[in-house]
Parts: sequence; structure tokens; C-alpha cells
Amino acid sequence: HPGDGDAYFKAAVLLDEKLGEKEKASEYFRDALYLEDLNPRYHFRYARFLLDAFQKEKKASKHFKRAVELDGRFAEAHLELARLYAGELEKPEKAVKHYALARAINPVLRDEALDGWLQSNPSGEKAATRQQAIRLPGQTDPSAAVLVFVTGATSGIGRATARVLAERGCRLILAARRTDRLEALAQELKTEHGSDILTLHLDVRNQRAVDEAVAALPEAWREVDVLVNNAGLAKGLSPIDQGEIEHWDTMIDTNVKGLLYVTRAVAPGMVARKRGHIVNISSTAAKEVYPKGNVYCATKFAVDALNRGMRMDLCPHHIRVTAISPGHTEHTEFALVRFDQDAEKARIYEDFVPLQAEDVAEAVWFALSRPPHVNINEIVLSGTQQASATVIHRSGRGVF
Ligand code: NDP
Ligand code: 8X3
Repeated sequence: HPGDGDAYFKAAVLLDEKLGEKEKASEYFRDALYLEDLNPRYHFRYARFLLDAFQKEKKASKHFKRAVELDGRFAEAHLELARLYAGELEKPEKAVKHYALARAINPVLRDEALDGWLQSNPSGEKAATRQQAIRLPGQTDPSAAVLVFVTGATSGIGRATARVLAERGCRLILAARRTDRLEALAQELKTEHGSDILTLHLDVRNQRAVDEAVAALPEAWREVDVLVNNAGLAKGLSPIDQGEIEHWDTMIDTNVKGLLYVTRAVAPGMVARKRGHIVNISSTAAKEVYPKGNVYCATKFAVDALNRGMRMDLCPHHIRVTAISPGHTEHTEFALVRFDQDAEKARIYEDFVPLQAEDVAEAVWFALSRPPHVNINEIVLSGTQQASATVIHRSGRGVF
């Protein structure tokens, strides 16, 4: 099996450990990596070999680094990097950072010499608490906090996403129209997680305002890694011959044009940096039209098409594009907004358990936290009692 990287890898290990044929082992390790460059374990083992057999610290560090790039939670590789940086490579700050990461991921791992360094270096402690799961293609510093721009962060899915991402160590730009809510959320996340937050008053329908806001981002907030296009709404539920034109305009302007304006403003930076991830919050309404859902469904079908188009256009730049398509979701104001704040009409989740905004936020997190070579194209999810747009098993809320 000439294409079987694992066979080459095993042969290399045997040549190294049992036969002591270092040169030959080296060849086989390189062949294994040629065949499976995305295997963090191979990089790790080859790096150990380079150190033990040839004392090649610099080259070994390259492969340890590749291992943690491919798998940010590879604690042993972080530990080895820490040892190298503390020793031959003489980069104490990096040593502290990688040791802190190794310990955060696997507290059992210890190195007495490095223990002292970690205790005396507060930035190391900070790195230890940082979530390492988001690994974007092209991201060179594995411990840098990822910067995420969330639209529609004042409520529902956007707010839940902001909370999950803040808890997991992301820096956040939170955008929406209700400034008081933005400030309250920013305060909450700063207090609870010590998060770094920038709030942005933004109406995504206003193309000029979107362009200006993005162009005026302070220096430290310009390199957006992830855009979550979440701002969106349904207005009304009427047959096509009775729909309100104003409702149609609002939905099209927000869900389609707004999403496009923000993407157009943010994507060029991602392309220039060859790094990024765009998450489009779509809907099961993008998959299936339901009676009276006409224009809302049309906007979400458009989001679906845009998601695919973006993926084609941005794929050459190593930018990931994902659609998250939930069914009915509570802990949101979606129904209240759809029915013009009529709380009676908005009681649509009383006899079944729909998704909650937090479930959707976890789906966003899942897409973001895949290894760099994986693009989640789409996640379609709904409550267990919802089988389609129109088939909902309304058997009460006590089932789960
Ligand atoms: P919410 O009403 O709870 O949240 C909508 C968010 O969008 C708010 O933060 C609102 O902020 C923001 N928003 C609306 N219009 C604008 C605008 N013009 N400019 C900037 N921000 C705006 O609803 P959801 O959380 O449910 O909705 C979020 C997304 O999820 C939408 O795209 C929706 O279509 C989609 N979705 C919802 C489902 C559900 O059942 N709830 C299911 C499937 C998809 P503000 O008013 O402060 O500007
Ligand atoms: C929201 C879900 O079914 O109300 O997009 O359209 S639905």
C-alpha cells in the first residue's frame, strides 16, 4: 500500500526504536508526513525523533508547532514546545504560554522547572484559561484570542452566541441597534469572563453606516477572524395576496441585503489575511417553505444560496463558510417581532419543546472549533418534537 501513511509511520517507529536505523527511520517519517501532513500525531512523533536522534531543536519545534496547529488541545506537544522554548530556543514568554496551555488541557502534565516560570508570569496564567479550540486556517499564533463579529447580539441566538464565545475566550465585536442592551451585555461578559468587548451601534440595513462602522474600527479590532451574520427577523405571517409590503421590505432589507452589506465590508480583510470564517444564521425556512411563510422563507432560501456562493468564492482564500439552520427556537424575541409585539400571538412554543437559543449557539461553536482543514458547510437542527416546518408533535413540554 504505497499510499498508506500509517504503514510508513509504523515502519519509521520500528526502525527507530527496535533497529536503531536512524537515517532510514527519518526517511520513513518524512514519507508518512508527505502522505498524511494533517496528522498531528505524526508531527509530534517525528519531532521527538528529531530531538532524540539528531538534537535538531529548531526543526523539532516546527513539527511540534504543526501538531498544535492541527490539534490545539494536544497537551504533550504544548509541553514539548514549552521545554524547547525554555531551553535551546530561549523564548521564555512562549515557554510559559505553552506550558500554561499544556497544564490547562491536561493538569496531570508537569515540569518542575517550568512550574516556577508559570507562577511568576501572570500572562502565562491568562493563557492557561484561554480556550484553544478555535483554530482557523492560517492562524499563526495558537494562543491568540479569536476576534468574532456578531450581528444581532442584543437578543436570542446572537446574544446566546456572544455568551458562549465570551466564556470560551473569544474577543467580541457586538453589533445591533439597541445600544442599552449592547452595553448591558458587554458589562455582563466583562464581569463574568473578563472578556474584551467592543460594542457597535449598527443597523445592518444601512449600507453606508455598515461600511463606515467597519472602516472606523479601532486598530486593535480590525482583524476580524469570524463573522456571525445573525441579525434577522420575520415580520408577519400572511398569504401572499395579503402580505404587507413594508414587512416584505424589512425582511429582505435585513435578512438578505443587511447580511450582504456586512459581509461585503468584512470579507475583504479576511481575503487579504487569508484567514477567516463566516457563519450565516439561516433557518429550516431555507430548506422548506411553509404556508404564509412566503417572503421570510424566500429570504432564508437566499441566505442558503449566498452561503454556498460565498463558500465557492472564499474557498481559494482558505476562508470557511458555514450555515446554521435552526427550526423553531425559543429564548428569542423572534415570535414577538414577527407578530409586532403581540404577546398572545407569540405564544407558539407552549405545547412542545423547541430548540433554545443556547442550542444554536453551541452549533455555532461546533463549526468554529473544528480543526483548520474542516469546513462545516451546514448544520440543520430542530427540536426533537419538530419533524418538519409543519409537522410538530405538540405533546407538551414535559417530555424531556
Ligand atoms: P431575536 O429577535 O431574538 O434577535 C434578533 C436580533 O437581530 C436582535 O439582536 C436584533 O437586535 C437584531 N436585528 C434585527 N434587525 C436588525 C438590524 N436591522 N440591524 C441590526 N441588528 C438587527 O431573534 P432570533 O435570535 O431568533 O434571530 C436571530 C436569527 O436567527 C435571525 O436571522 C432569524 O431569522 C434566525 N432564526 C431564528 C429562529 C427562531 O425560531 N427563533 C429559527 C431559525 C432561524 P436590535 O433589535 O437591537 O437591532
Ligand atoms: C425561524 C423558524 O419555522 O418560524 O426561521 O420560520 S420558522
